[in-house]
Amino acid sequence: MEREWDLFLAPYEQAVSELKVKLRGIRKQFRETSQHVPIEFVTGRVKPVDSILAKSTLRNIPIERLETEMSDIAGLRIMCQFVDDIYHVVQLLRNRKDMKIVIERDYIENKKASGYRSYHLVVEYPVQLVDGEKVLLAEIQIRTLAMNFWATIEHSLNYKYQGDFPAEIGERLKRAAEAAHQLDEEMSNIRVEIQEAQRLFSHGKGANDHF
Ligand code: 0O2
Repeated sequence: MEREWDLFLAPYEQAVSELKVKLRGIRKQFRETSQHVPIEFVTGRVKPVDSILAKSTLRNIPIERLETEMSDIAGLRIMCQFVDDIYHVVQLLRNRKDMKIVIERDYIENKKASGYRSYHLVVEYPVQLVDGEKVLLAEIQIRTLAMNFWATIEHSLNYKYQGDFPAEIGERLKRAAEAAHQLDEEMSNIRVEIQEAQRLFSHGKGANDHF
């Protein structure tokens, strides 16, 4: 059984590795041309088997239909400094020839009831295997650092309480989501000043390097 899962997940591992390199490549290209870099960092993962099984039960997805009906087995996250950067990245991805966007969900304009904000894309991505091409679905979540901070904390609390938060914690999380949103708005407002400071900083010797 374990071997069957390994075989099933191998193309997803390949897709995640390739997409991480490609998305990090966007960041590198912007840096090389000294433009504002819309991507802060990129992460990726293949959904663990226990999470695939739990979601397939929850969503009533038969195992034989995982490939077409579970769109986040391959998952990528792109973190940005500013909300505008998110829409810039979406536009860059819309223009690419190596993936095809099949679903877009804007949970920034339409936040979830939990307070969750992010922009989600589901893409069809072809991987080249020894026995030919295989087109897989991958989910790309694009968020600001503040949205990511909130979602990471909420996700771990969700795990702890299995989604059944005490009312007070649910309310606090909603307030924290609004605080994160206000932080994003405030940062956007002072963006011009921040960028000027970053430009000066990157020309100085203290510039840091994430990758
Ligand atoms: P994981 O890997 O544990 O994060 P779908 O997943 O596409 O079948 P849906 O509702 O149509 O279902 O998809 P949606 O909401 O566009 O995307 C689901 C994923 O978005 C989740 O993955 C989370 O990563 C993220 N997400 C959505 N809502 C929330 C939220 O309220 N809080 C947090 N922290 N993350 C959220 P999974 O499946 O939970 O898996």
